[in-house]
Amino acid sequence: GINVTINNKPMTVAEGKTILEVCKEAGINIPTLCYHPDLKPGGVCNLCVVQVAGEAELVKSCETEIKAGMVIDTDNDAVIASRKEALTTILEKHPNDCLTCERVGGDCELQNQAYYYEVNPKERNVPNRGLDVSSFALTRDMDKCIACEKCVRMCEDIQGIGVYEKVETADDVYITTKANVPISETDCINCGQCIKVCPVGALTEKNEIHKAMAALRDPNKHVVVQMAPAIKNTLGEEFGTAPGADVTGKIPAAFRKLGVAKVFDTDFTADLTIMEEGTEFLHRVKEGGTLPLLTSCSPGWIKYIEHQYPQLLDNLSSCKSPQQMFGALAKSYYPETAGLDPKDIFHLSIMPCTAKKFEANRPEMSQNGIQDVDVVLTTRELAKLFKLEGINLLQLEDEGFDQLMGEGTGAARIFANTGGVMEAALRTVVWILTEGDIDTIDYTAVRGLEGVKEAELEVAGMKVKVAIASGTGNAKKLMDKVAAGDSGYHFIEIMGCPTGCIGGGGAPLPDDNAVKQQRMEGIYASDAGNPVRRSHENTEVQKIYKDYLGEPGGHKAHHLLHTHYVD
Ligand code: HC1
Repeated sequence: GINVTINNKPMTVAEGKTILEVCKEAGINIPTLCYHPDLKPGGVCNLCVVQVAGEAELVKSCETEIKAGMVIDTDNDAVIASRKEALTTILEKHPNDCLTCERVGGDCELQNQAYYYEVNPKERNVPNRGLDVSSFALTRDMDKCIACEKCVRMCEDIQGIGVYEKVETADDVYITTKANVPISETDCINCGQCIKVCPVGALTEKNEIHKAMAALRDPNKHVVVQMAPAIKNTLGEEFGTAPGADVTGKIPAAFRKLGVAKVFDTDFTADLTIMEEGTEFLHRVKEGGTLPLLTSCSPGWIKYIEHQYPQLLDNLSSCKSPQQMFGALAKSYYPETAGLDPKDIFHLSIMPCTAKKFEANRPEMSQNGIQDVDVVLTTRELAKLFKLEGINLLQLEDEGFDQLMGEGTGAARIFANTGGVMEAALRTVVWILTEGDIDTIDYTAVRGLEGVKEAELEVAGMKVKVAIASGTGNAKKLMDKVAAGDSGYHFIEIMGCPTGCIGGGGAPLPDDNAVKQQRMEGIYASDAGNPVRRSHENTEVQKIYKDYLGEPGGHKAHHLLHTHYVD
Protein backbone atom coordinates (compact mmCIF):
# COMPACT_ATOMS: atom_id res chain seq x y z
CA GLY A 1 0.00 0.00 0.00
CA ILE A 2 0.91 3.70 -0.23
CA ASN A 3 0.49 6.48 2.29
CA VAL A 4 -1.73 9.43 1.43
CA THR A 5 -3.75 12.06 3.26
CA ILE A 6 -7.41 12.53 2.45
CA ASN A 7 -9.43 15.27 4.16
CA ASN A 8 -6.66 15.71 6.77
CA LYS A 9 -6.67 11.99 7.60
CA PRO A 10 -3.52 9.98 6.92
CA MET A 11 -4.30 6.57 5.41
CA THR A 12 -2.67 3.64 3.66
CA VAL A 13 -4.40 2.73 0.41
CA ALA A 14 -3.94 0.32 -2.51
CA GLU A 15 -1.70 1.35 -5.40
CA GLY A 16 -2.80 1.56 -9.03
CA LYS A 17 -6.31 2.88 -8.34
CA THR A 18 -7.90 6.22 -9.08
CA ILE A 19 -8.59 8.77 -6.36
CA LEU A 20 -12.31 8.14 -6.87
CA GLU A 21 -12.00 4.37 -6.44
CA VAL A 22 -9.96 4.77 -3.27
CA CYS A 23 -12.40 7.29 -1.82
CA LYS A 24 -15.41 5.09 -2.64
CA GLU A 25 -13.78 2.15 -0.87
CA ALA A 26 -13.04 4.37 2.12
CA GLY A 27 -16.67 5.57 2.26
CA ILE A 28 -15.80 9.13 1.25
CA ASN A 29 -18.63 10.55 -0.81
CA ILE A 30 -17.63 12.09 -4.15
CA PRO A 31 -20.49 12.94 -6.52
CA THR A 32 -20.44 11.61 -10.10
CA LEU A 33 -22.75 11.61 -13.08
CA CYS A 34 -20.61 10.08 -15.83
CA TYR A 35 -18.86 7.39 -13.77
CA HIS A 36 -19.88 3.73 -13.50
CA PRO A 37 -17.68 1.08 -11.86
CA ASP A 38 -18.14 -1.38 -14.75
CA LEU A 39 -17.31 1.16 -17.51
CA LYS A 40 -14.08 2.91 -18.37
CA PRO A 41 -13.95 6.48 -16.97
CA GLY A 42 -15.65 9.19 -18.97
CA GLY A 43 -14.21 12.34 -17.43
CA VAL A 44 -16.94 14.56 -18.85
CA CYS A 45 -19.32 15.63 -16.07
CA ASN A 46 -16.76 17.51 -13.93
CA LEU A 47 -18.56 16.67 -10.69
CA CYS A 48 -15.90 14.41 -9.22
CA VAL A 49 -13.25 17.13 -8.99
CA VAL A 50 -11.02 17.21 -5.90
CA GLN A 51 -8.05 19.31 -4.80
CA VAL A 52 -4.59 17.75 -4.76
CA ALA A 53 -2.01 19.85 -2.87
CA GLY A 54 0.55 21.31 -5.23
CA GLU A 55 -1.71 21.12 -8.34
CA ALA A 56 -2.72 24.48 -9.80
CA GLU A 57 -6.11 23.17 -10.97
CA LEU A 58 -8.66 20.83 -9.42
CA VAL A 59 -8.32 17.28 -10.80
CA LYS A 60 -10.96 14.81 -11.94
CA SER A 61 -10.80 12.02 -9.38
CA CYS A 62 -12.26 9.47 -11.82
CA GLU A 63 -9.24 9.59 -14.08
CA THR A 64 -6.40 10.58 -11.73
CA GLU A 65 -4.33 7.74 -10.28
CA ILE A 66 -3.60 8.05 -6.59
CA LYS A 67 0.12 8.43 -5.82
CA ALA A 68 2.18 8.03 -2.64
CA GLY A 69 2.30 11.21 -0.57
CA MET A 70 -0.72 12.87 -2.17
CA VAL A 71 -2.62 15.28 0.04
CA ILE A 72 -6.21 15.35 -1.18
CA ASP A 73 -9.19 17.47 -0.23
CA THR A 74 -12.55 16.20 -1.54
CA ASP A 75 -14.79 18.76 0.06
CA ASN A 76 -13.33 22.28 0.40
CA ASP A 77 -14.83 25.58 -0.83
CA ALA A 78 -13.05 25.52 -4.18
CA VAL A 79 -14.23 21.96 -4.88
CA ILE A 80 -17.82 22.78 -3.92
CA ALA A 81 -17.85 25.97 -6.00
CA SER A 82 -16.59 24.01 -9.00
CA ARG A 83 -19.25 21.31 -8.60
CA LYS A 84 -21.96 23.98 -8.32
CA GLU A 85 -20.72 25.55 -11.52
CA ALA A 86 -20.74 22.21 -13.34
CA LEU A 87 -24.28 21.50 -12.13
CA THR A 88 -25.45 24.97 -13.14
CA THR A 89 -24.12 24.46 -16.67
CA ILE A 90 -26.02 21.17 -16.96
CA LEU A 91 -29.24 22.42 -15.34
CA GLU A 92 -29.47 25.59 -17.44
CA LYS A 93 -30.28 23.28 -20.37
CA HIS A 94 -32.26 20.69 -18.45
CA PRO A 95 -36.08 20.56 -18.42
CA ASN A 96 -37.59 21.40 -15.04
CA ASP A 97 -40.33 18.76 -15.22
CA CYS A 98 -39.35 16.58 -12.30
CA LEU A 99 -43.02 16.13 -11.33
CA THR A 100 -43.75 13.93 -14.32
CA CYS A 101 -40.31 12.53 -15.05
CA GLU A 102 -39.89 8.74 -15.13
CA ARG A 103 -37.02 9.06 -12.67
CA VAL A 104 -39.27 10.61 -10.03
CA GLY A 105 -38.88 9.39 -6.47
CA GLY A 106 -35.19 9.84 -5.69
CA ASP A 107 -34.01 7.86 -8.71
CA CYS A 108 -32.55 10.80 -10.64
CA GLU A 109 -28.87 11.31 -9.94
CA LEU A 110 -28.96 14.85 -11.31
CA GLN A 111 -31.90 15.85 -9.11
CA ASN A 112 -30.15 14.38 -6.09
CA GLN A 113 -26.96 16.33 -6.78
CA ALA A 114 -28.86 19.55 -7.54
CA TYR A 115 -30.66 19.19 -4.22
CA TYR A 116 -27.47 18.36 -2.33
CA TYR A 117 -25.59 21.38 -3.70
CA GLU A 118 -28.68 23.68 -3.75
CA VAL A 119 -28.38 24.48 -7.44
CA ASN A 120 -31.57 25.55 -9.23
CA PRO A 121 -31.00 28.07 -12.05
CA LYS A 122 -34.06 30.25 -12.64
CA GLU A 123 -33.42 30.59 -16.35
CA ARG A 124 -33.69 27.36 -18.31
CA ASN A 125 -32.84 27.33 -21.97
CA VAL A 126 -33.98 23.85 -22.94
CA PRO A 127 -32.97 22.69 -26.42
CA ASN A 128 -35.61 21.03 -28.54
CA ARG A 129 -33.99 17.72 -29.41
CA GLY A 130 -37.15 15.63 -29.48
CA LEU A 131 -38.73 12.54 -27.97
CA ASP A 132 -38.19 9.07 -29.48
CA VAL A 133 -41.08 6.71 -28.77
CA SER A 134 -40.38 4.39 -31.70
CA SER A 135 -39.33 1.42 -29.55
CA PHE A 136 -41.55 -1.07 -27.70
CA ALA A 137 -38.79 -1.35 -25.08
CA LEU A 138 -37.45 2.10 -24.29
CA THR A 139 -38.18 5.82 -24.55
CA ARG A 140 -35.58 8.50 -25.32
CA ASP A 141 -36.34 11.96 -23.99
CA MET A 142 -33.39 13.63 -25.65
CA ASP A 143 -33.88 17.02 -23.99
CA LYS A 144 -32.93 15.36 -20.72
CA CYS A 145 -29.61 14.03 -22.03
CA ILE A 146 -26.65 15.53 -20.17
CA ALA A 147 -24.04 14.00 -22.50
CA CYS A 148 -22.42 11.83 -19.82
CA GLU A 149 -21.71 9.26 -22.57
CA LYS A 150 -22.32 6.25 -20.35
CA CYS A 151 -24.86 4.83 -22.83
CA VAL A 152 -22.26 5.14 -25.60
CA ARG A 153 -19.66 3.26 -23.57
CA MET A 154 -22.12 0.58 -22.45
CA CYS A 155 -23.53 -0.08 -25.91
CA GLU A 156 -20.19 -0.05 -27.68
CA ASP A 157 -17.62 -1.32 -25.16
CA ILE A 158 -19.69 -3.87 -23.25
CA GLN A 159 -22.47 -4.93 -25.62
CA GLY A 160 -20.38 -4.59 -28.78
CA ILE A 161 -23.18 -2.92 -30.72
CA GLY A 162 -22.59 0.83 -30.83
CA VAL A 163 -25.96 2.40 -31.47
CA TYR A 164 -25.17 5.80 -29.93
CA GLU A 165 -22.79 8.65 -30.65
CA LYS A 166 -22.11 12.15 -29.36
CA VAL A 167 -23.27 15.13 -31.41
CA GLU A 168 -21.59 18.52 -30.95
CA THR A 169 -22.94 21.69 -32.50
CA ALA A 170 -21.97 25.30 -31.88
CA ASP A 171 -24.28 25.61 -28.86
CA ASP A 172 -25.23 22.08 -27.93
CA VAL A 173 -23.79 18.70 -27.09
CA TYR A 174 -25.81 15.52 -26.55
CA ILE A 175 -26.00 11.84 -27.37
CA THR A 176 -28.22 10.43 -30.07
CA THR A 177 -28.32 7.41 -32.37
CA LYS A 178 -25.84 7.22 -35.24
CA ALA A 179 -27.35 9.23 -38.14
CA ASN A 180 -29.93 10.47 -35.59
CA VAL A 181 -32.59 7.96 -36.69
CA PRO A 182 -35.36 6.65 -34.40
CA ILE A 183 -33.92 3.89 -32.23
CA SER A 184 -36.21 1.24 -33.72
CA GLU A 185 -34.36 1.73 -37.02
CA THR A 186 -30.93 0.96 -35.51
CA ASP A 187 -29.28 -2.32 -34.48
CA CYS A 188 -30.63 -1.78 -30.93
CA ILE A 189 -31.50 -5.14 -29.34
CA ASN A 190 -33.69 -3.58 -26.62
CA CYS A 191 -31.48 -4.91 -23.79
CA GLY A 192 -31.85 -1.71 -21.76
CA GLN A 193 -28.29 -1.72 -20.47
CA CYS A 194 -28.08 1.95 -21.55
CA ILE A 195 -31.09 2.76 -19.37
CA LYS A 196 -29.38 1.34 -16.32
CA VAL A 197 -26.39 3.63 -16.66
CA CYS A 198 -28.33 6.77 -17.63
CA PRO A 199 -28.16 9.09 -14.61
CA VAL A 200 -31.30 11.02 -15.58
CA GLY A 201 -34.63 10.47 -17.35
CA ALA A 202 -33.19 10.59 -20.88
CA LEU A 203 -33.33 6.82 -21.32
CA THR A 204 -36.11 4.90 -19.58
CA GLU A 205 -38.00 1.68 -20.13
CA LYS A 206 -41.24 2.30 -21.99
CA ASN A 207 -43.60 3.06 -19.13
CA GLU A 208 -46.59 0.70 -18.98
CA ILE A 209 -47.47 1.13 -15.31
CA HIS A 210 -50.63 3.07 -16.11
CA LYS A 211 -51.80 0.45 -18.60
CA ALA A 212 -51.38 -2.19 -15.91
CA MET A 213 -53.22 -0.04 -13.35
CA ALA A 214 -56.12 0.48 -15.76
CA ALA A 215 -56.47 -3.28 -16.26
CA LEU A 216 -56.31 -3.90 -12.51
CA ARG A 217 -59.17 -1.41 -12.02
CA ASP A 218 -61.30 -2.81 -14.85
CA PRO A 219 -63.97 -5.17 -13.44
CA ASN A 220 -64.29 -6.87 -16.83
CA LYS A 221 -60.64 -7.90 -16.94
CA HIS A 222 -59.48 -11.17 -15.46
CA VAL A 223 -55.86 -10.35 -14.61
CA VAL A 224 -53.34 -13.19 -14.70
CA VAL A 225 -49.73 -12.58 -13.66
CA GLN A 226 -46.45 -14.37 -14.39
CA MET A 227 -43.09 -13.31 -12.95
CA ALA A 228 -39.57 -14.17 -14.06
CA PRO A 229 -37.15 -16.23 -11.98
CA ALA A 230 -34.98 -13.18 -11.25
CA ILE A 231 -37.84 -11.11 -9.81
CA LYS A 232 -38.09 -13.22 -6.66
CA ASN A 233 -34.45 -12.54 -5.73
CA THR A 234 -34.20 -8.89 -6.78
CA LEU A 235 -37.52 -7.09 -6.13
CA GLY A 236 -36.71 -6.90 -2.40
CA GLU A 237 -33.83 -4.53 -3.14
CA GLU A 238 -36.34 -1.84 -4.10
CA PHE A 239 -37.76 -2.14 -0.57
CA GLY A 240 -34.42 -2.19 1.21
CA THR A 241 -33.31 -5.85 1.37
CA ALA A 242 -29.76 -6.94 0.55
CA PRO A 243 -29.23 -7.94 -3.11
CA GLY A 244 -30.30 -11.52 -3.78
CA ALA A 245 -32.73 -11.78 -0.84
CA ASP A 246 -35.55 -14.21 -1.64
CA VAL A 247 -38.92 -12.44 -1.31
CA THR A 248 -40.91 -15.02 -3.32
CA GLY A 249 -43.80 -15.34 -0.85
CA LYS A 250 -44.42 -11.60 -0.57
CA ILE A 251 -45.19 -11.04 -4.23
CA PRO A 252 -48.37 -13.16 -4.59
CA ALA A 253 -49.61 -11.51 -1.39
CA ALA A 254 -49.05 -8.06 -2.90
CA PHE A 255 -50.77 -8.93 -6.17
CA ARG A 256 -53.80 -10.36 -4.38
CA LYS A 257 -54.18 -7.04 -2.54
CA LEU A 258 -54.46 -5.46 -5.98
CA GLY A 259 -57.23 -7.86 -6.99
CA VAL A 260 -55.28 -10.06 -9.39
CA ALA A 261 -57.23 -13.24 -10.24
CA LYS A 262 -54.30 -15.63 -10.61
CA VAL A 263 -50.69 -15.20 -9.54
CA PHE A 264 -48.65 -17.68 -11.55
CA ASP A 265 -44.92 -18.16 -12.01
CA THR A 266 -42.69 -18.04 -15.08
CA ASP A 267 -40.62 -20.73 -13.34
CA PHE A 268 -43.33 -23.16 -14.49
CA THR A 269 -42.60 -22.48 -18.16
CA ALA A 270 -38.85 -22.31 -17.51
CA ASP A 271 -39.20 -25.97 -16.50
CA LEU A 272 -41.37 -26.56 -19.56
CA THR A 273 -38.66 -24.95 -21.71
CA ILE A 274 -36.16 -27.51 -20.42
CA MET A 275 -38.50 -30.31 -21.49
CA GLU A 276 -38.94 -28.83 -24.97
CA GLU A 277 -35.37 -27.63 -25.51
CA GLY A 278 -33.91 -30.81 -24.00
CA THR A 279 -36.04 -32.88 -26.37
CA GLU A 280 -34.91 -30.72 -29.29
CA PHE A 281 -31.26 -31.13 -28.28
CA LEU A 282 -31.53 -34.92 -27.96
CA HIS A 283 -33.32 -35.07 -31.31
CA ARG A 284 -30.60 -33.04 -33.03
CA VAL A 285 -27.85 -35.20 -31.49
CA LYS A 286 -29.55 -38.46 -32.50
CA GLU A 287 -30.69 -37.37 -35.97
CA GLY A 288 -27.54 -35.46 -36.94
CA GLY A 289 -29.34 -32.09 -36.86
CA THR A 290 -27.68 -28.66 -36.82
CA LEU A 291 -25.32 -28.22 -33.86
CA PRO A 292 -24.43 -26.46 -31.68
CA LEU A 293 -27.92 -25.81 -30.44
CA LEU A 294 -28.25 -22.19 -29.26
CA THR A 295 -30.68 -21.28 -26.49
CA SER A 296 -33.51 -18.93 -27.38
CA CYS A 297 -34.96 -17.52 -24.15
CA SER A 298 -33.34 -14.08 -24.19
CA PRO A 299 -35.10 -11.68 -26.58
CA GLY A 300 -32.16 -9.26 -26.68
CA TRP A 301 -29.97 -12.11 -27.85
CA ILE A 302 -32.58 -13.15 -30.44
CA LYS A 303 -32.57 -9.66 -31.93
CA TYR A 304 -28.77 -9.68 -31.91
CA ILE A 305 -28.46 -12.96 -33.82
CA GLU A 306 -31.19 -11.90 -36.25
CA HIS A 307 -29.22 -8.74 -37.00
CA GLN A 308 -25.62 -9.95 -36.77
CA TYR A 309 -25.51 -13.69 -37.51
CA PRO A 310 -28.55 -14.53 -39.68
CA GLN A 311 -26.58 -17.46 -41.16
CA LEU A 312 -26.77 -19.15 -37.74
CA LEU A 313 -30.55 -18.97 -37.27
CA ASP A 314 -30.86 -22.75 -37.93
CA ASN A 315 -28.74 -23.30 -34.83
CA LEU A 316 -31.21 -21.41 -32.68
CA SER A 317 -33.66 -23.49 -30.68
CA SER A 318 -37.19 -23.11 -31.99
CA CYS A 319 -38.48 -22.87 -28.41
CA LYS A 320 -40.28 -19.70 -27.46
CA SER A 321 -38.91 -18.05 -24.33
CA PRO A 322 -40.52 -19.05 -21.02
CA GLN A 323 -42.36 -15.68 -21.04
CA GLN A 324 -43.96 -16.41 -24.39
CA MET A 325 -44.65 -20.07 -23.63
CA PHE A 326 -46.44 -18.77 -20.58
CA GLY A 327 -48.32 -16.18 -22.62
CA ALA A 328 -49.51 -18.78 -25.12
CA LEU A 329 -50.77 -21.04 -22.31
CA ALA A 330 -52.32 -18.14 -20.36
CA LYS A 331 -54.58 -17.59 -23.39
CA SER A 332 -55.28 -21.28 -24.14
CA TYR A 333 -54.61 -23.93 -21.47
CA TYR A 334 -55.63 -21.69 -18.58
CA PRO A 335 -58.95 -20.33 -19.96
CA GLU A 336 -59.86 -23.75 -21.38
CA THR A 337 -59.27 -25.32 -17.98
CA ALA A 338 -61.02 -22.53 -16.06
CA GLY A 339 -63.93 -22.08 -18.49
CA LEU A 340 -63.05 -18.50 -19.46
CA ASP A 341 -62.94 -16.59 -22.73
CA PRO A 342 -59.31 -15.72 -23.68
CA LYS A 343 -60.59 -12.25 -24.72
CA ASP A 344 -61.38 -11.42 -21.08
CA ILE A 345 -57.92 -12.28 -19.81
CA PHE A 346 -55.35 -9.57 -19.26
CA HIS A 347 -51.97 -11.18 -18.96
CA LEU A 348 -49.38 -9.18 -17.07
CA SER A 349 -45.76 -10.30 -17.09
CA ILE A 350 -43.08 -9.08 -14.66
CA MET A 351 -39.56 -9.28 -16.05
CA PRO A 352 -36.10 -7.92 -15.18
CA CYS A 353 -35.90 -7.10 -18.86
CA THR A 354 -36.84 -4.39 -21.34
CA ALA A 355 -36.43 -6.63 -24.41
CA LYS A 356 -39.36 -8.69 -23.06
CA LYS A 357 -41.58 -5.68 -23.83
CA PHE A 358 -40.44 -5.90 -27.44
CA GLU A 359 -40.80 -9.68 -27.50
CA ALA A 360 -44.41 -9.53 -26.28
CA ASN A 361 -45.19 -7.28 -29.25
CA ARG A 362 -43.66 -9.53 -31.93
CA PRO A 363 -46.50 -10.27 -34.36
CA GLU A 364 -46.01 -14.05 -34.11
CA MET A 365 -46.67 -13.92 -30.35
CA SER A 366 -50.47 -13.88 -30.62
CA GLN A 367 -53.38 -16.25 -31.29
CA ASN A 368 -56.52 -15.34 -33.28
CA GLY A 369 -55.59 -11.66 -33.10
CA ILE A 370 -55.19 -11.71 -29.30
CA GLN A 371 -51.74 -10.86 -27.99
CA ASP A 372 -50.46 -13.57 -25.61
CA VAL A 373 -48.74 -11.19 -23.16
CA ASP A 374 -50.63 -7.90 -22.78
CA VAL A 375 -48.19 -5.86 -20.73
CA VAL A 376 -44.66 -6.42 -19.46
CA LEU A 377 -43.48 -4.43 -16.44
CA THR A 378 -39.85 -4.34 -15.38
CA THR A 379 -38.79 -5.06 -11.80
CA ARG A 380 -38.39 -1.31 -11.29
CA GLU A 381 -41.86 -0.58 -12.67
CA LEU A 382 -43.43 -3.24 -10.43
CA ALA A 383 -41.75 -1.73 -7.36
CA LYS A 384 -43.07 1.70 -8.37
CA LEU A 385 -46.57 0.29 -8.90
CA PHE A 386 -46.59 -1.38 -5.47
CA LYS A 387 -45.33 1.82 -3.81
CA LEU A 388 -47.92 3.95 -5.64
CA GLU A 389 -50.61 1.59 -4.37
CA GLY A 390 -49.30 1.89 -0.81
CA ILE A 391 -48.02 -1.66 -0.56
CA ASN A 392 -45.04 -2.21 1.71
CA LEU A 393 -43.84 -5.53 0.35
CA LEU A 394 -41.74 -6.61 3.28
CA GLN A 395 -44.59 -6.27 5.79
CA LEU A 396 -46.82 -8.81 4.02
CA GLU A 397 -47.24 -12.41 5.16
CA ASP A 398 -45.89 -14.98 2.72
CA GLU A 399 -48.38 -16.60 0.36
CA GLY A 400 -48.06 -19.23 -2.36
CA PHE A 401 -48.64 -19.11 -6.12
CA ASP A 402 -51.89 -20.29 -7.65
CA GLN A 403 -52.04 -23.85 -8.92
CA LEU A 404 -51.98 -25.05 -12.54
CA MET A 405 -49.04 -22.87 -13.62
CA GLY A 406 -47.52 -21.86 -10.30
CA GLU A 407 -44.98 -24.59 -9.59
CA GLY A 408 -41.28 -24.11 -10.30
CA THR A 409 -38.21 -26.18 -9.51
CA GLY A 410 -34.76 -25.01 -8.49
CA ALA A 411 -33.70 -25.63 -12.08
CA ALA A 412 -36.15 -22.96 -13.23
CA ARG A 413 -34.98 -20.43 -10.66
CA ILE A 414 -31.36 -20.59 -11.81
CA PHE A 415 -32.38 -19.50 -15.33
CA ALA A 416 -31.78 -16.01 -13.95
CA ASN A 417 -28.01 -16.55 -13.65
CA THR A 418 -25.67 -16.81 -16.60
CA GLY A 419 -25.10 -20.56 -17.04
CA GLY A 420 -28.37 -21.41 -15.32
CA VAL A 421 -30.30 -22.50 -18.40
CA MET A 422 -27.40 -24.78 -19.33
CA GLU A 423 -27.22 -26.26 -15.84
CA ALA A 424 -30.99 -26.78 -15.76
CA ALA A 425 -30.82 -28.49 -19.17
CA LEU A 426 -27.95 -30.74 -18.08
CA ARG A 427 -29.82 -31.82 -14.95
CA THR A 428 -32.53 -33.24 -17.19
CA VAL A 429 -30.74 -34.16 -20.44
CA VAL A 430 -27.93 -36.12 -18.75
CA TRP A 431 -30.50 -37.89 -16.62
CA ILE A 432 -32.45 -38.91 -19.73
CA LEU A 433 -29.36 -39.90 -21.74
CA THR A 434 -28.05 -42.12 -18.95
CA GLU A 435 -31.53 -43.43 -18.12
CA GLY A 436 -31.27 -42.08 -14.61
CA ASP A 437 -27.77 -43.40 -13.87
CA ILE A 438 -26.27 -39.94 -13.60
CA ASP A 439 -28.44 -37.73 -11.45
CA THR A 440 -25.98 -34.90 -10.84
CA ILE A 441 -27.66 -31.69 -9.76
CA ASP A 442 -24.85 -29.19 -9.23
CA TYR A 443 -22.91 -28.50 -12.43
CA THR A 444 -20.59 -25.96 -10.88
CA ALA A 445 -18.35 -25.74 -13.97
CA VAL A 446 -21.01 -23.61 -15.70
CA ARG A 447 -21.49 -21.21 -12.76
CA GLY A 448 -19.90 -17.80 -12.16
CA LEU A 449 -20.22 -14.29 -13.57
CA GLU A 450 -17.45 -14.60 -16.23
CA GLY A 451 -18.58 -13.40 -19.65
CA VAL A 452 -17.58 -16.60 -21.47
CA LYS A 453 -17.44 -20.08 -19.95
CA GLU A 454 -17.04 -23.56 -21.34
CA ALA A 455 -17.11 -27.13 -20.04
CA GLU A 456 -16.78 -30.65 -21.38
CA LEU A 457 -18.74 -33.59 -20.00
CA GLU A 458 -18.63 -37.30 -20.62
CA VAL A 459 -22.22 -38.51 -20.94
CA ALA A 460 -23.17 -42.08 -21.86
CA GLY A 461 -19.93 -42.57 -23.78
CA MET A 462 -20.31 -39.26 -25.58
CA LYS A 463 -18.26 -36.10 -25.07
CA VAL A 464 -20.59 -33.12 -24.74
CA LYS A 465 -18.96 -29.71 -25.13
CA VAL A 466 -20.96 -26.75 -23.87
CA ALA A 467 -20.35 -23.00 -23.77
CA ILE A 468 -22.04 -20.02 -22.19
CA ALA A 469 -21.85 -16.31 -22.88
CA SER A 470 -23.66 -13.35 -21.36
CA GLY A 471 -23.74 -9.89 -22.89
CA THR A 472 -23.70 -9.63 -26.65
CA GLY A 473 -20.08 -8.43 -26.69
CA ASN A 474 -19.20 -11.83 -25.24
CA ALA A 475 -21.70 -13.69 -27.42
CA LYS A 476 -19.83 -12.35 -30.45
CA LYS A 477 -16.67 -14.17 -29.35
CA LEU A 478 -18.50 -17.51 -29.39
CA MET A 479 -20.53 -16.81 -32.53
CA ASP A 480 -17.43 -15.96 -34.54
CA LYS A 481 -16.11 -19.43 -33.66
CA VAL A 482 -19.41 -21.11 -34.52
CA ALA A 483 -19.69 -19.19 -37.80
CA ALA A 484 -16.18 -20.36 -38.72
CA GLY A 485 -17.58 -23.89 -38.47
CA ASP A 486 -15.04 -25.55 -36.19
CA SER A 487 -16.19 -24.70 -32.67
CA GLY A 488 -16.82 -28.32 -31.64
CA TYR A 489 -19.59 -27.17 -29.28
CA HIS A 490 -22.83 -29.12 -28.93
CA PHE A 491 -24.90 -26.73 -26.86
CA ILE A 492 -24.48 -22.99 -26.17
CA GLU A 493 -26.40 -20.74 -23.79
CA ILE A 494 -26.50 -17.06 -24.61
CA MET A 495 -28.09 -14.29 -22.58
CA GLY A 496 -28.23 -10.78 -24.03
CA CYS A 497 -27.34 -8.97 -20.79
CA PRO A 498 -23.99 -9.22 -19.00
CA THR A 499 -24.38 -11.81 -16.16
CA GLY A 500 -27.80 -12.88 -17.49
CA CYS A 501 -31.22 -11.87 -16.16
CA ILE A 502 -29.89 -10.86 -12.73
CA GLY A 503 -28.25 -8.03 -14.68
CA GLY A 504 -31.24 -7.38 -16.94
CA GLY A 505 -32.10 -3.94 -18.28
CA GLY A 506 -35.13 -3.79 -15.97
CA ALA A 507 -33.31 -4.74 -12.76
CA PRO A 508 -33.22 -2.57 -9.62
CA LEU A 509 -30.68 0.27 -9.50
CA PRO A 510 -27.95 0.91 -8.85
CA ASP A 511 -26.33 -2.34 -9.86
CA ASP A 512 -22.78 -3.30 -10.64
CA ASN A 513 -20.83 -6.53 -10.64
CA ALA A 514 -20.60 -6.60 -6.85
CA VAL A 515 -24.39 -6.40 -6.54
CA LYS A 516 -24.84 -9.01 -9.27
CA GLN A 517 -22.53 -11.39 -7.41
CA GLN A 518 -24.87 -11.21 -4.39
CA ARG A 519 -27.92 -11.71 -6.61
CA MET A 520 -26.28 -14.77 -8.16
CA GLU A 521 -25.57 -16.28 -4.75
CA GLY A 522 -29.14 -15.58 -3.63
CA ILE A 523 -30.50 -17.43 -6.68
CA TYR A 524 -28.31 -20.50 -6.05
CA ALA A 525 -29.36 -20.51 -2.39
CA SER A 526 -33.03 -20.46 -3.43
CA ASP A 527 -32.33 -23.37 -5.80
CA ALA A 528 -30.54 -25.34 -3.10
CA GLY A 529 -33.45 -24.77 -0.74
CA ASN A 530 -36.05 -26.07 -3.19
CA PRO A 531 -36.90 -29.72 -2.52
CA VAL A 532 -37.40 -30.24 -6.28
CA ARG A 533 -34.45 -29.22 -8.44
CA ARG A 534 -34.95 -30.89 -11.82
CA SER A 535 -37.43 -29.67 -14.40
CA HIS A 536 -38.78 -33.09 -15.35
CA GLU A 537 -39.90 -33.55 -11.71
CA ASN A 538 -42.23 -30.52 -11.82
CA THR A 539 -45.64 -32.13 -11.22
CA GLU A 540 -47.57 -29.36 -13.02
CA VAL A 541 -45.30 -29.83 -16.03
CA GLN A 542 -45.98 -33.57 -15.95
CA LYS A 543 -49.70 -32.78 -15.73
CA ILE A 544 -49.81 -30.40 -18.68
CA TYR A 545 -48.17 -32.99 -20.94
CA LYS A 546 -50.60 -35.68 -19.77
CA ASP A 547 -53.78 -33.57 -19.88
CA TYR A 548 -53.14 -31.09 -22.65
CA LEU A 549 -49.93 -31.06 -24.67
CA GLY A 550 -49.17 -34.72 -25.31
CA GLU A 551 -45.47 -35.51 -25.79
CA PRO A 552 -42.61 -32.98 -25.44
CA GLY A 553 -41.85 -31.78 -28.96
CA GLY A 554 -45.20 -33.17 -30.17
CA HIS A 555 -47.72 -31.49 -32.45
CA LYS A 556 -49.61 -29.41 -29.90
CA ALA A 557 -46.42 -28.47 -28.05
CA HIS A 558 -44.97 -27.26 -31.34
CA HIS A 559 -48.00 -25.20 -32.15
CA LEU A 560 -48.08 -23.40 -28.79
CA LEU A 561 -44.50 -23.42 -27.50
CA HIS A 562 -42.26 -23.01 -30.56
CA THR A 563 -41.62 -20.15 -32.97
CA HIS A 564 -39.60 -18.99 -35.99
CA TYR A 565 -37.13 -16.16 -36.61
CA VAL A 566 -36.58 -13.43 -39.16
CA ASP A 567 -33.30 -12.27 -40.70
FE1 HC1 B 1 -35.10 -14.28 -17.67
FE2 HC1 B 1 -36.23 -16.27 -18.78
S1 HC1 B 1 -34.50 -16.44 -17.31
S2 HC1 B 1 -35.07 -14.70 -19.92
O1 HC1 B 1 -33.44 -13.95 -17.68
O2 HC1 B 1 -35.59 -17.67 -19.89
O3 HC1 B 1 -36.14 -11.63 -18.32
O4 HC1 B 1 -35.32 -14.01 -14.71
O5 HC1 B 1 -37.99 -14.67 -17.21
O6 HC1 B 1 -38.64 -15.80 -20.57
O7 HC1 B 1 -37.85 -18.16 -17.13
C1 HC1 B 1 -35.69 -12.58 -17.95
C2 HC1 B 1 -35.20 -13.98 -15.79
C3 HC1 B 1 -36.95 -14.89 -17.64
C4 HC1 B 1 -37.77 -16.04 -19.87
C5 HC1 B 1 -37.24 -17.51 -17.77
